[in-house]
Amino acid sequence: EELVQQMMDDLYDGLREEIEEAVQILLDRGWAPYDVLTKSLVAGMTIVGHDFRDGILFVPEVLLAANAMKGGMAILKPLLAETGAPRMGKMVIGTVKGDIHDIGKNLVSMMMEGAGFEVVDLGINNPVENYIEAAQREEADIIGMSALLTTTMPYMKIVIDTMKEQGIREDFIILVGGAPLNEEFGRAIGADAYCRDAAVAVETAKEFMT
Ligand code: B1M
Repeated sequence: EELVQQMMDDLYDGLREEIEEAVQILLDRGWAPYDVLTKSLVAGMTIVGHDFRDGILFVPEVLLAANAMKGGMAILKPLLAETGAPRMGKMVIGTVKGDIHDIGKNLVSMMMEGAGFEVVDLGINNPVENYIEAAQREEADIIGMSALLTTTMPYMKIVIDTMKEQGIREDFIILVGGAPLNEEFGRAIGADAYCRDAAVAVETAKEFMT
């Protein structure tokens, strides 16, 4: 599809309005919101990630790309949440301390809401206390943690260890995710599950709730 190629270029160039228009066009053509999300926006951001890693793109450019992606996501959000699914449970989710990446987390929040979960989003850069206070206050079923940096993912273990020390670890299901994680890491830090992507997060959360 030509438009999808164009969208990847526009995302790369951080053109928010163009991305918003193109998302709308794909929807008008009958694309499923989830396909628009994964096949154009997420795919485009993967390319941005590669050139960021290789030193071809820099932070300001990647911020623009992220901003364009958020524009597209804002259009898709209500559509992904429109399922009228029965309430499944409650999740608090946030990106861990030291880490400001939030696109993946936002996507997980959107998909969880779409699947009928109530989601309390703690945003970025969350210390241990934020997770614990919010989970207890909200009487959440699930705590979700996101990390995109190899330097911040160990913080997830600090959160879980602190909960163990306080004797509240077993009060919550703990799901973790983010590009540098894997299943083995999830197990090693004592999470209930590692979720590769937003769809897996939804499936995993559902399994734990039934
Ligand atoms: Co940053 N960054 N970044 N960055 N950035 C990465 C992560 C990096 C891999 C790029 C690279 O080098 N190839 C690299 C990390 C290297 C490493 O640690 N191994 C990196 C770096 C180095 C940095 C800085 C240190 C750069 C610098 O300043 N020199 C800096 C750190 C800032 C900080 O956090 N303290 C930095 C900054 C930024 C921006 C601010 C410019 C911007 C973030 C904007 C924003 O989020 N609002 C940014 C971006 C955009 C990226 C890349 C390009 C894209 C991330 C993204 O949004 N992906 C990224 C490269 C990459 O990942 N390929 C990169 C799309 C998103 C949909 O995927 O987040 O993986 P993802 O989420 C997925 C799954 O992982 C999973 O589901 C999601 C949806 O399917 N998931 C969960 C995620 N969280 C979950 C939680 C769950 C479940 C599933 O809970 C239950």
